Amino acid sequence: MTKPCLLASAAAFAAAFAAPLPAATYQSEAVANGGKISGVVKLAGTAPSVPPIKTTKNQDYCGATLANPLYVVGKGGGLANVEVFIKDISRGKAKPTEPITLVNEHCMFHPRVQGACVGQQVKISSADPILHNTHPQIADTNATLYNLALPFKGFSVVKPLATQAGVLRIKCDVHEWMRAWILEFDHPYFATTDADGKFEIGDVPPGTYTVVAWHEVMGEKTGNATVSPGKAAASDFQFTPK
Ligand SMILES: [Cu+2]
Repeated sequence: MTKPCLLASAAAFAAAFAAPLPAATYQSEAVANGGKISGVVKLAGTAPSVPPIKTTKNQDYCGATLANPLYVVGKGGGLANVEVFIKDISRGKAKPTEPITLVNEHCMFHPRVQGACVGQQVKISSADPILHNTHPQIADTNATLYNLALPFKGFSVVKPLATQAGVLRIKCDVHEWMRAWILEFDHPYFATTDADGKFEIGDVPPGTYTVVAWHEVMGEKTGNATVSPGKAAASDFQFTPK
């Protein structure tokens, strides 16, 4: 092996292990000829039987048990609380700027699952006459964003989300059964399935995309959708309980 060749492979090695380039910044632009991606997320077969949540605190207000929202199945097997999003889209409609909302109500968080853009804020509020404590963590690292006490009914405050895309797990330190999920994206192309498992992502520039459906227990499913101007591209998903 000659010296120049050695040098060349050293350079190739260095390039391969160099720090990854920062992700391309999302660019907002008018989407005049957009289409949409819509579909249904279904659960195959019957939902696993999950026992109700047994409360351990404030039972006089919360009750002894609460319905467990892990598998919320509606019409035709449609699965609620699934976040569906386009993977790696770098330009398109403007990102939302209004804060999203997270309500502590009857000893649960509402909504259970939602999406947001990096840079959006969250309005956290309580509809309960008991103390809650909202505690968001980055799911990958368990890093705490903040611990926020919500001492009385009607209390509300606007707080930031994480500064990077990813999954936020929200806990209440007073009521350990309380859980919510916020999926943060660098772009605005995401939607949460409704009670019948339906979703719709609008103003998508024409093109072929990877579409991902995320569920808190069953993980991710990936599909493809080709969007034509003014048309709806179907993208359905099916989860099989583990
Ligand atoms: Cu609580």
